Amino acid sequence: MSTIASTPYLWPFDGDLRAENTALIIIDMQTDFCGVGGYVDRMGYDLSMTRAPIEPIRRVLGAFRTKGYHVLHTREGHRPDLSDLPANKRWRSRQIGAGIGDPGPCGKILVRGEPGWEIIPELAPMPGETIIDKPGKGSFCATDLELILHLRGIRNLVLSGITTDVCVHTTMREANDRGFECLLLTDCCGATDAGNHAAAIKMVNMQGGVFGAVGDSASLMEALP
Ligand code: C5J
Repeated sequence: MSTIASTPYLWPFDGDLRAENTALIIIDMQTDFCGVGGYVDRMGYDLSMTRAPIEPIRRVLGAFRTKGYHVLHTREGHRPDLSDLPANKRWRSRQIGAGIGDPGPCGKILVRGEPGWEIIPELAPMPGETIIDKPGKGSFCATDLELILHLRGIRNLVLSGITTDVCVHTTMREANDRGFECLLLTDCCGATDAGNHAAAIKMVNMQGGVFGAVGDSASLMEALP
């Protein structure tokens, strides 16, 4: 039996933490969300906030790979013909000057196959690691993530990536409702706003861990069996 020092409870709840049943999920560490000229940059947000988790994630990723744990990556993006891009999502992005599907310095914004949509080189997936392409914020909506997790016998999910309050939180909520046991790593996530990052973490801690638990990379690596 092993647990990670986390709040508001030691994770996982039942101490069943093994390489076979546990996965690291790295959400949307793409140039569009943390690189110069990408979507978040075009919206005018401070890139240092979405780049902050790169090094902590790299360390956790190294530990998971070395110890033989499952690793999955996600990418938010749309088909080149934009047939999976809701009109309101496109309209809203244009309101803030970063139209999804429109050309930018890193190619068409948030479009599959474009340079900005690629996962950053520091966290590039290795052969054999699953990549989930998703058109929305949550990683379970319109993807085969749930099926893959079930087929591999994965029950525990360690969540990392960007942004804390949007794609990471949506994925955590979706996973929690599906019965997965979730741990959010605070230093392995980042938002476009410090207050939103803090609020997203606080929300998880409510109600005895309403969506799971919250920890950090140091506590995880210290106790990972
Ligand atoms: C956003 C994401 N914020 N990966 N996407 O649009 O959080």
